[in-house]
Amino acid sequence: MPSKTPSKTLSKSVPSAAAAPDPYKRLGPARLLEIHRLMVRARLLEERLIKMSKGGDGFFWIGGPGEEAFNVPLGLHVKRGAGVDHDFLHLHYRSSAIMLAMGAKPIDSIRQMRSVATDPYSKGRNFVNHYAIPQWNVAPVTPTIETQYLTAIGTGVAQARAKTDSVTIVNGGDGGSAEGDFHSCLVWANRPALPLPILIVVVNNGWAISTKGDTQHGERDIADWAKTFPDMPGRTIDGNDVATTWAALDEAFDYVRKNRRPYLLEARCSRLYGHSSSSGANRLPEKDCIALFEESLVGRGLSKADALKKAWETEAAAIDEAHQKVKGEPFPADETVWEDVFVDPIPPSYPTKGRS
Ligand SMILES: Cc1ncc(C[n+]2csc(CCOP(=O)(O)OP(=O)(O)O)c2C)c(N)n1
Ligand SMILES: [Mg+2]
Repeated sequence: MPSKTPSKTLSKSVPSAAAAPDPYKRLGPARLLEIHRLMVRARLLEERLIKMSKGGDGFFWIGGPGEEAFNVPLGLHVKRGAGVDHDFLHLHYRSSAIMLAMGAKPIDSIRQMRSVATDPYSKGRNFVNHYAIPQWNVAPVTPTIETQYLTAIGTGVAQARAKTDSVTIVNGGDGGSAEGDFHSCLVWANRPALPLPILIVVVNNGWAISTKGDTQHGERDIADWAKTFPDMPGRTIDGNDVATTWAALDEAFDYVRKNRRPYLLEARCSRLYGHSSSSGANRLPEKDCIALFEESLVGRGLSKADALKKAWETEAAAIDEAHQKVKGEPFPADETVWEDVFVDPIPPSYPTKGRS
């Protein structure tokens, strides 16, 4: 049986982290520097992937520069592993910083960008930032937007039935939230017969390719959809501020883990290099969450500018080295083209009789 419906006032009564005294100091220097290092790693990786796409060392780029202040804290909140007792992730193509915070290696994204056979996510066959990691419950990222909100229902049902504190996490964009898949997820997650432990995330960057969000959305905030379901908290946050995102994710994960019910979280983030390589992937004058974070750290005396600069240098050298290594790796052999396309052998459970 689902647990008793908790009060929805929870999210509204929690003050925003930015308003609390010294939210950065509360996180502590070790955690702050870990977050900073991962944000820098994610940004430099994405910038390298963009450079590769422009230099003919890969075919197409899409990714998440500008979302690091939300995605790194999200990745650090995940209970990573395989099976129903660990968190499941149904992500979209801007989730590199989540993956790096969970422990993924930049070299593997570089491999997928160059479409080499050593790419562990798709053996060189899918777009970059299209992860699939069964050992970590990371469901395959799809180029079709929003379908992940449907697959999330499946793992949500499995986790609602199991005795576990693990949760399902699904993210996608503001544009995709206009599609039916997003609304199916809200409906299924809120069924009184079996509420689902899903953290439903929308990253609102204000754009769907070249269509501006405010020309399409009649609702004020996307999180306002939570008002349709009186028992589901909904919250919109500044996704560019690390202290705000950390506190909001603490609250949301805690709520879903304990209550086994959904939570809708909308994070407003920047889209620093436009939609994809198809729109040029040039730097845009939007808020830069890493620059803002560094100002906060140095301004509060939590780090020195030199130490932060060193993190950029160390991470850049590691990415250079990884890229050089990948340049020596083979492309998929022609004869492997049908591998992993069809299930082989067909599992015994598959009905073969009575069909042609
Ligand atoms: C089902 C489907 N419809 C349309 C597209 C084309 N398309 C690719 S990305 C995109 C915009 C998505 O915008 P949003 O959901 O806000 O995500 P963002 O790219 O801004 O992170 C669209 C319409 C697609 N890939 N799949
Ligand atoms: Mg968008």
